[in-house]
Amino acid sequence: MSDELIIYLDGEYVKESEAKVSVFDHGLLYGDGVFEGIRFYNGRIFKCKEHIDRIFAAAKAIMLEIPMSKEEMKEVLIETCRRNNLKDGYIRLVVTRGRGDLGLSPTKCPKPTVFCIASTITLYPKEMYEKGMPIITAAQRRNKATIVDPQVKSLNYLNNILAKIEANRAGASEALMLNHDGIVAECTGDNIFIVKDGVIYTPPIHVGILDGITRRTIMDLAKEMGIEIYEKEFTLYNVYNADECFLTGTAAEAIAVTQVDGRTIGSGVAGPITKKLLKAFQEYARNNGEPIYE
Ligand code: PXG
Repeated sequence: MSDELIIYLDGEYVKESEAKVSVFDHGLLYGDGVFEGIRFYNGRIFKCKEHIDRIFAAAKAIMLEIPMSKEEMKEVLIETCRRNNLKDGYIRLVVTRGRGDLGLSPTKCPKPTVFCIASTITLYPKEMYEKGMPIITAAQRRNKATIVDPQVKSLNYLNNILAKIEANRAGASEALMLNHDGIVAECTGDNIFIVKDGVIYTPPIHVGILDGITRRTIMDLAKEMGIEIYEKEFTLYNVYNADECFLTGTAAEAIAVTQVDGRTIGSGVAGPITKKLLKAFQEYARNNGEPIYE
C-alpha cells in the first residue's frame, strides 16, 4: 500500500503526488472559491449535512455553481475517508472557480475545480484544554460584512492570516478580531464565547463572523443543559471581565482562553462551564455523524 494520501480531484481519486491544480486556477490566482474544514470521529463525519449546506450557501453567495449535488458531495466525503482507511481525522473540501485565463472574469472559467483531502489532524496540546490559552487582540479588523461577508468561508483568508501573524509575533496561539466598530467578532479560525454570572454570551452573526458549526452545536448543548445563552454584542471590556472565555471551532472543539491582552480571565484556568461544554461536545461528536463504514 502506498503511504501517499488518496485525494478526490474533479471526479477522480488520485495519489497526492498526482493531485495537481492548474496555475491558471482562479482559486489560486484570486482566492476565488469556497472551502470547508470537517472533522470525522470514530468513523462518522461530524455535522456532514451542515458543512455541505454551508459550502453550497457560500457558493451561491459568490455565484459559483458547484458541479455536483449535495448527495454526490456527501458520497465524495465518505469515499475519500474510505480510500484512506481513516476513522478519525480532518477533511478539507474545496471548490474553486476553476481554470480560467489571467483576467478576473469568471466567465472564462468554464468548470469549477472540486477537491477533497481526508487526513489526520494536529490538535492543540492536551494541557492547553486544562490551562487555557493566552490570546491577543489583533490590530487587523475582521472583514466588514458589506465587503466580503465573513459568513462566506472563501479561499481569501488574508484578513485572518494577517491577524494570525500578529498572534504568532506576540507568542499567542490565536488572535481575537474586532469588527469595524470595535465590537468583538471572532478569532482567526474560531468563534468566541464568554461566561458572566453563569450566563453565556457569543457575538451574533451580524457583527461579521462565520456562522460556525461548532458554535451552533455548543449553543444547542448549553440550552439542553439548561444554561442561559445569548447572541449579544460585547466589547473587549466584557471579555477582560468575563468569568470564563472559550473558543469553538472544528479543530479546537471548545478550548479555554485564560489570558487576553495580558489580562487574566476568571480564575486563570479552564472554568467549570467551559469544561462541562467541552465534555458534552466530545461525547456528542463521538456518537453522532454520517457513518463512513457501513
Ligand atoms: N471562524 C472562522 C473565521 C473560521 O474559519 C470558525 C470560526 C469555526 O467554524 P466551525 O464551523 O469550524 O465551527 C472557522 C473555521 C485552522 C482552520 O487551520 C480553521 C478553520 C477552518 C479551516 C482551518 O485553524 N476555521
